[in-house]
Amino acid sequence: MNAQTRETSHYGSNNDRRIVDAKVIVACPGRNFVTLKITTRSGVYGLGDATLNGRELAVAAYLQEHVVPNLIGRDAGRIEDLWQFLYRGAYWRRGPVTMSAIAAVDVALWDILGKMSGLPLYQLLGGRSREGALVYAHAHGSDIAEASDDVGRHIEQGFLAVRAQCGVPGVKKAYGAVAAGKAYEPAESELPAETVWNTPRYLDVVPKLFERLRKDHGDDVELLHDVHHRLSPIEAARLARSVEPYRLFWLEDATPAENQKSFELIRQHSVTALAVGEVFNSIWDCKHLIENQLIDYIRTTLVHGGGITHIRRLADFAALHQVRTGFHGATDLSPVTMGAALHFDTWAPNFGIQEYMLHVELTNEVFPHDYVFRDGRLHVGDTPGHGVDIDEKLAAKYPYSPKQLPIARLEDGAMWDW
Ligand code: GCO
Ligand code: MG
Repeated sequence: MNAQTRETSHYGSNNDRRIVDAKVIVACPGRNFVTLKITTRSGVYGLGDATLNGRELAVAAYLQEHVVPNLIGRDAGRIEDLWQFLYRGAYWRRGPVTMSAIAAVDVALWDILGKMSGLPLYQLLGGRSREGALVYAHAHGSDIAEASDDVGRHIEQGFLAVRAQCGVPGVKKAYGAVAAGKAYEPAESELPAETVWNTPRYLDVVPKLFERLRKDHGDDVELLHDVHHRLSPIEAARLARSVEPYRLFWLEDATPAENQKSFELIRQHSVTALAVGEVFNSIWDCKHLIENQLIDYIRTTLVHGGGITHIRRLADFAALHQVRTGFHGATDLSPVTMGAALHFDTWAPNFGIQEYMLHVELTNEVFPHDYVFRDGRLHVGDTPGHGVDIDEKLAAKYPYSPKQLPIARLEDGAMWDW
């Protein structure tokens, strides 16, 4: 018996909150998802997402082998203490695997707290700051005309913000630039497909794409673009400057950000708003970027950044520097993350926008949820907790299926960022 279980056993009411089970559920209803289900003695359970695309089983094993044995018997109400225990107690800090595992526990515990108190998660965080969360959809096409048509389709569907990607002439296949109507993220093969990248051609086509989009769709729609880490800092600066006339809502992942100072160069040359951080997992990955106001939006979301407990800290720090949130919301994050993120978005005073890449129907069936899209925004319901459940029986029909996104090389064969 450790100190905590001894102590909690003195509190009768905490007995109901004692964790009696923690189950790691791995399933592939359209995409691979890792879900943690924590159950308390009272029978109330909470769900957390632990999906790390392409490395799913590493997090599942981390949870199963190293986290779950530590959860049994603990008080599910000690959310902060459990976070600190899992972070500090592991000795090895940060990293996507560790932080995704911690996030799953943390989000599940907030879900339990909501269910036990009868309150939706946004209320626990401090209540509504807004009625709905502005979202952006994904539009793409194999060329500029096709991408523009796809942007038009999304505007007709009611989206107020659209991210646009298009094929690069001479580049046969590039991640993110598929024909309109096809899945944006082709996680098709067990081992990653290899594509060939060409930066000069890309730098040439992007300003033309946005010039056309403004011509076709006017100035009201918010337009975004994801560079997907493919440029050097000076190339990123050039691109950011060249799209200035088209007033992007943001330019995302313009250059890799392990070296946070790289963004100083982009800032020196351009007033295009910048977003970064979907691959970050800690406040320490963006501390320099934020305190020097080198970015406008931080994309690190709950599942990869240690859950609500850590991302709340990050968002508050960002608010001090007028940096807003713009959470990652691709289809390889489960609806559990989407639901929890939307509650966060509903509360966060410095919310900016939420990525919304629609899950396929099967994913939605396995993860029933109460958030709905209306008038360009996603609205959370008032179900206690984060409002997302799992149909375990249905999930069991779709076992894990290893799938990778494509990677990129340059024309001379050298490995590149994708
Ligand atoms: C985005 C992305 C994603 C990622 C994917 C990686 O902006 O939504 O860049 O599509 O590539 O989530 O697993
Ligand atoms: Mg991205």
